[in-house]
Amino acid sequence: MTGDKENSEWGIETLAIHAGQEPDLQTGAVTVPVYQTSTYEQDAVGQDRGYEYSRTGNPTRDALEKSISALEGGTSGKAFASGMAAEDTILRLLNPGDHIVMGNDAYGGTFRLISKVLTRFNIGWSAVDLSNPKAIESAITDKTKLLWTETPSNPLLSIVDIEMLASLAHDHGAWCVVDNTFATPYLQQPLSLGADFVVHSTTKYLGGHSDVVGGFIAMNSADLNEEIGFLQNAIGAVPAPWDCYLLLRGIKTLPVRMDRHCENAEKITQFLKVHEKVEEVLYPGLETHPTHLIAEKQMRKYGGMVSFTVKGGQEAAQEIVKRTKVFTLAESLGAVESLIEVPAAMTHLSAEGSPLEVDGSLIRLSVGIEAIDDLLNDLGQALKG
Ligand code: P1T
Repeated sequence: MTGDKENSEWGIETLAIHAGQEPDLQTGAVTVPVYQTSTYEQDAVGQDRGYEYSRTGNPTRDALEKSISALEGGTSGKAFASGMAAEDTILRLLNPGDHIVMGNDAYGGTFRLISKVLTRFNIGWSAVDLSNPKAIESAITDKTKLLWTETPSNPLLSIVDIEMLASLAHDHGAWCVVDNTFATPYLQQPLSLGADFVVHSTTKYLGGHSDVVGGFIAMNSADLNEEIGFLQNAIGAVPAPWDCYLLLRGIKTLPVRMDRHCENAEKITQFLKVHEKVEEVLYPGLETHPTHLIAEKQMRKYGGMVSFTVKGGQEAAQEIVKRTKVFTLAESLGAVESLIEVPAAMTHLSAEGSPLEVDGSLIRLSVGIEAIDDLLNDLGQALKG
């Protein structure tokens, strides 16, 4: 295989292994080398060999940018030092006076950035139920520049119809941003449904091993890519070469990991659904989920995240998460090991008192790829007390 092999016809499992990850042209190294360098020799002033400084460009980062863009079906993409850095970079396309419409269910850090940082620059926001087109229409003003969604959302796993949201955005001259962290490009490709930007916390399923923090923006437009590339270099929140390498390594197994995450999550929802201590299970794969049909339309499978409320409120939830042994009590998600947390007191604490406040009795599971019986037994003993 050589550098520019035509790959537009490949399946996503092949792209995950080969897109951007061709053998090194100079040495034949099968794995993308870690170019751990900050700068590059120039042959004469202004005559470089494609790279001049690693904030501006680095070959390991280039490989990662090609890889994730190809998985998302995009024409280009840019990598960042964290999911929040990627989000911040998109938000810097806005000007004072502009306005954002976001979901009333989103990662607490996204809400914190929009409601506590962007407002300092006179950028307004409204948080609405994005499954309701009328609510979206009434929140849109002539200043609205972005419609921002996570689908499935964090932590309620609500599903937003991406085609509907993108077409509403475009009708009003706004961009549609989809945070695809929970679904990953293996389960859902928002650009093909009309989104302008796909944003990722690559810390999660793309990395897949809880050993790297990163972010990504994928796009289908050369103009937007140029603007985001300009901001990436101007702001400088870029990932280190080693982190790019770890992500490239993780991405190779994304499809097989996702299949097992989904399979385990589906079995866990069946177990929780009939458990006497459980009030409600939130999982887009359940037919009783209010937006199950939209998930069926736009997703391949339903993902590895499961949320549920328990009888006994916040106190009961906090006791249960202390008792698990295979599920680790921790923030974050999307890696091979199973994690458990209470969003109201952990990942979504910053949304307290806001329209995004989360019920204290809600427990969120990031279902890993361990043996399903061990996961079920662990949850069983933790719920029993
Ligand atoms: O943590 P960072 O890589 O900066 O990504 C932020 C982020 C963006 N979008 C979504 C949907 C996310 O879930 C996150 C990070 N979330 C957690 C750390 C969490 O435990 O929910």
